[in-house]
Amino acid sequence: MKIYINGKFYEKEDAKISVFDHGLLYGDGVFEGIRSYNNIVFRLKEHIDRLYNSAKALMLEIPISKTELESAIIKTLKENNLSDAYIRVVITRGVGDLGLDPKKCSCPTVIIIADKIVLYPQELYQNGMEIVTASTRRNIPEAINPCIKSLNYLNNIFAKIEARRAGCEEAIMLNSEGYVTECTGDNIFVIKDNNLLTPPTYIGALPGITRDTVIDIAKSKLGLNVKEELFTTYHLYSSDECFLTGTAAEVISVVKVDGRTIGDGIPGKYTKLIMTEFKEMTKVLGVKY
Ligand code: PXG
Repeated sequence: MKIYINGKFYEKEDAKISVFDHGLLYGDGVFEGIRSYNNIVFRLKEHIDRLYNSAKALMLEIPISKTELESAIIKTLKENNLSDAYIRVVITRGVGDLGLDPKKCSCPTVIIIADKIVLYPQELYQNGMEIVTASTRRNIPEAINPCIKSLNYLNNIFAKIEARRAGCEEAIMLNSEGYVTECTGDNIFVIKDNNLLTPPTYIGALPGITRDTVIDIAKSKLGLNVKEELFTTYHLYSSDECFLTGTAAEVISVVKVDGRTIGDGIPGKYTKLIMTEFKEMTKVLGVKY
């Protein structure tokens, strides 16, 4: 495995960064999780845009241009001979001293790791998954905006621990007012009649690239009425269908929430159509290499 750090490739054992890097000391940095399918990096430009937007929110200046980063990602994939991959891009504040001050960090660290993807068990895609609501509330946007894909994922990790303790893979996170925001590493959707609902990102959710793709599919291919609006767990429990979206998970059906069966307890008809259409999108949307 060859790992990219600041323009050079290192073997896995030698791919190391300083203990004074503020990415480690303070979670001060941003990242992206990207996938490639059959030598196409899925929606690479959108991922790069989101990364630069996250960095901008942190006043973290990425030391290379978007075009240079795109080339570095492709080079990393080629270097590792991967046609289907999970790509992790990490930008940290860089090496500083033991104080918080980002001004002391002169050069951000750019890391690109390309690896094989680890997926949820196939059984979950066929039969749907069970999830629970976490007691941990999503970070309030006024403190750490969940639109920023920062290296500080403790909020999500708290909820992930709750999910695993409940024997589930994912947990729903509510915002401080009790509205559904997203899951720990996936966006959430519900379907009721002809309506597809997902929370607006400003209430505390990442603007997911998969989410965006699914919204397009639902509007253009399925004629669903897509609404980005607030809803509560009640609306989840009483929905016809529910599913999650994310780079790793793609589109996965949810059939049980907090012990309540959703719809008929099997992946719904629209969810299955969206899963199929999403697969098609991965064959065409992106950057070839
Ligand atoms: N919400 C959050 C909080 C995420 O971290 C998504 C939604 C989905 O966004 P995309 O753009 O991927 O459709 C994410 C991204 C993991 C893992 O190991 C998952 C993500 C990021 C990093 C790791 O499960 N999901």
